[in-house]
Amino acid sequence: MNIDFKKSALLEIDVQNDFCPGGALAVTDGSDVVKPLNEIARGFNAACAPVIATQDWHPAGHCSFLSGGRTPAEGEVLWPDHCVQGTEGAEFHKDLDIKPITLIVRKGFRPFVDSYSAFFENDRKTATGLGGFLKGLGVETVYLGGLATDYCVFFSAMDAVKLGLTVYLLRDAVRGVNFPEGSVEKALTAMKNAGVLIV
Ligand code: VGL
Ligand code: ZN
Repeated sequence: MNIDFKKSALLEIDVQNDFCPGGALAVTDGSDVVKPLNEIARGFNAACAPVIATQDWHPAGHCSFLSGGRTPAEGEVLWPDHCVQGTEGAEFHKDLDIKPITLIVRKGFRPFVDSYSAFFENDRKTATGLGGFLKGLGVETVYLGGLATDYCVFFSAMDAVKLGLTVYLLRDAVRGVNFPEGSVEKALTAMKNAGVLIV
């Protein structure tokens, strides 16, 4: 692949312990994204291109937690407590190479709004600032990997398209929750239809 490093960024989505085997919201084979992401991140770093990692970063008692006993809104999914600020589960996977990372974006820290996307929270209005950051760097193309294919990667990819970025999904560097059953296939199809280039 011919990457224009002057106009590209790598996004490493939520490669955190809680989304990896043994974690609170473990994605099957979630830790398999680490190796390909490290390799790609080192390549971006060597080319002086930005590598951005996101962290799901919830306060205790976050509105997305099942433990709150709230009835989910139509289409909303509640989760086991995960990625609580400052806990081991919220840390990056121990083998994720943090040296090439040039920016860490934390999201989901507002108690009453969840945030799947790296760009906008689930109210679809509150920005994380990442869109402006990339614009400021003159980034036109993003390469995306991480967890989970059908949630945070999916919403990040769709928002990146909406922001006018060219989006490549690194198929070997993503893994999904697949809840409800079939949601990974559905997400891949929707991304493809939106113009995400799956490579
Ligand atoms: C995620 C569910 C809840 C994700 C985050 O990173 O895909 N999924 N919070
Ligand atoms: Zn979360």
